[in-house]
Amino acid sequence: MKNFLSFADAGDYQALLAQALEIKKNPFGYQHVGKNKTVGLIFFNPSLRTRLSSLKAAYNLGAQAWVLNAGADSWTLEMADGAVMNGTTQEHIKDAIAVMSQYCDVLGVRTFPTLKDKEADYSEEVMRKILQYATVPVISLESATLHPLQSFADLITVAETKQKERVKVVLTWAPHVRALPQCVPNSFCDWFSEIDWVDFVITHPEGYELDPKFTKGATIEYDQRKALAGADYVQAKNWSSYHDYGQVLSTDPSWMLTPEHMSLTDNGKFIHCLPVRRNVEVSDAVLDSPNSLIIREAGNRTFSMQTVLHELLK
Ligand code: SN0
Repeated sequence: MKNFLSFADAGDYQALLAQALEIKKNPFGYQHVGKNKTVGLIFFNPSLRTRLSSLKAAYNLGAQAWVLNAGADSWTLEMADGAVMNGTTQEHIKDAIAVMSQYCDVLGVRTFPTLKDKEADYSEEVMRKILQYATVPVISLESATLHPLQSFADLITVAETKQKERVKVVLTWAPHVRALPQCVPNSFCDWFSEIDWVDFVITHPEGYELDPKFTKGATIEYDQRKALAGADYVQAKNWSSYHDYGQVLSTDPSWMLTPEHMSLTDNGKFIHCLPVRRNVEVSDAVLDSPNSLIIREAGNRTFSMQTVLHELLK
């Protein structure tokens, strides 16, 4: 592994998953790997789980870690190549990333999409610049189009709780009050459509089709109730439209996941990356039910990050 930006960087996912389950069993057993190493974390956007689980993962591994909230804590960064910096930006990303590489052995970066400029977002303009200027391995802490540490944590969660050889996993769109990125669903598709013991189904209202680059091989069922039938795992998530880029096309409350929806599943377990808008995306009764794995799933963020750090630092 050179960087960790998408499912492709996981390489042999079965081996990486097995490593994660080993690390979870013995979280402090790999401190020789992190000794005298420093993990740098840069956030261009808010974070709760990613920030804290990344610090915890570094500490478990015996490494040190620092966090920079770009924009808030540092100089205002210029992104454009060749810019004449006589305006409000104070430091070029080129210099900032090269300098930060001096202070760490691996660099985690969170960038979000603009949801306005599809071309810039889907070409991962900001992440590509960071890769160009970093001299240490880079981990995506959520980019413009993907959130691989979340999907890896979801995979760990499903793998360690599944009670059947093959499982049906459903990704369902859910309503929200804002336009959200497609990162989490794109990434979930990127990972789960490749897992050979998963039957993967996506359901959403028409117009919410994701980039086919990520949904290849998955079944798309527009009837949410049909999709949920017999599911072993249900992941609910809102996203804005990919085709009508960044737009909210529906707020239909009938898509909010309730116990009535879950009754169509095969005693299905519920997962969500969090944060969740309670009683908008998903009802309290689903989130707080014994079949809800949301807290375990958030806990597994430590182990997805620790496994990736272990791979990059070993
Ligand atoms: C982010 C998203 O990509 O959907 C982060 C998920 C890990 N979620 C939000 O931005 C939710 C913000 C809100 O207003 O509820």
